[in-house]
Amino acid sequence: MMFTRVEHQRNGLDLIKIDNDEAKIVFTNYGARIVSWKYEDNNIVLGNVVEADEFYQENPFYFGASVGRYGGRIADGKFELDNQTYQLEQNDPPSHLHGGSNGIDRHLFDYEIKDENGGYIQIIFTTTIKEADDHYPGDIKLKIIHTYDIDNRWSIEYYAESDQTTLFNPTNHVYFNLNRDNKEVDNHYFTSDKLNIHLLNDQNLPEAAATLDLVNLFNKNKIRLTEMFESENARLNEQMETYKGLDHPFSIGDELIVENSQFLLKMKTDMPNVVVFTFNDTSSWKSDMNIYKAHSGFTLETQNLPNDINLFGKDAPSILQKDQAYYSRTTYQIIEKLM
Ligand code: G6D
Repeated sequence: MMFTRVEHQRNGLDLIKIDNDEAKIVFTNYGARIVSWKYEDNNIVLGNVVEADEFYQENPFYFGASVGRYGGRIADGKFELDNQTYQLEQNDPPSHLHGGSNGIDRHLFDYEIKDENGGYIQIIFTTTIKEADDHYPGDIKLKIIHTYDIDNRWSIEYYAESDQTTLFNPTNHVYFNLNRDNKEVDNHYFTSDKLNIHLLNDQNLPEAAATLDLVNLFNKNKIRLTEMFESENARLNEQMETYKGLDHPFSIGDELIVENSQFLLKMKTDMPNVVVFTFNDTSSWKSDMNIYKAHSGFTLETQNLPNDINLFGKDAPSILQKDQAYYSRTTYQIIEKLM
């Protein structure tokens, strides 16, 4: 059986709480984000339910947030589209990051709740991304549907249409930690038929063809994070030393499984890449609410390759044509291992 209830906090922030027999999951209209996901009382995502209205206004790490209109960095905040050059906010100098300071992570979305009588519950979030706010071309009408079902699968669907040809590369910035004691995630294993890591340059930007096939390098398709962090392969080691962990796009197989000794997290997506960030430096947020250590979570930001517009030009997959209907779907399912 599944049921929902809504808690109104300050600043127009609402918490939408969904319960089924094993799990409790909480979303908020502020950034159409996930706030909490408890499975058999074990919270598997980073977030703050109690002080949400204060915590998320200040949190600079995009906890659980929908991110856009463009997830990831754009080099120098600049791109060319249809023979016009655009200069965006360089909010992560010299790059533009995650749609800028007026990105959808900061939007108060409208929402409605659809309860499908026990099978699944949907929260349908809507907002408009305005050219006047982020200086990309065109206004985008955006719908994000978060669905939670009786099989403990969380699905995210994006529907969008723009009144001008523009860029659109949304993602969700949830941080997972499957450890009951919330210890660092270095003990988690990543499994997929393909695990090609895109190497980053000194501005945290992927270079198109520079990838490393980790399944081939480690001669297996199930790799512990510590094996990546401590690899003696010169190219991988240089990346881990520079970034103190992962902050990298991956090309993966049909499914990615992340697991520890108690849980399996199964992720599927129709997007070509997933950025894995292991929360490598948490020191930039000077707040009593920042209780987080490095590697206390990992993201699975499904998206097109960051900076694709400057890598592929008119062939960039994040180009959304005027009036073209955009759709993408990502699912995360939690499964408890039988001990
Ligand atoms: C840092 O480089 C990382 C990003 O990938 C991440 O999304 C952000 O922190 C929260 O800028």
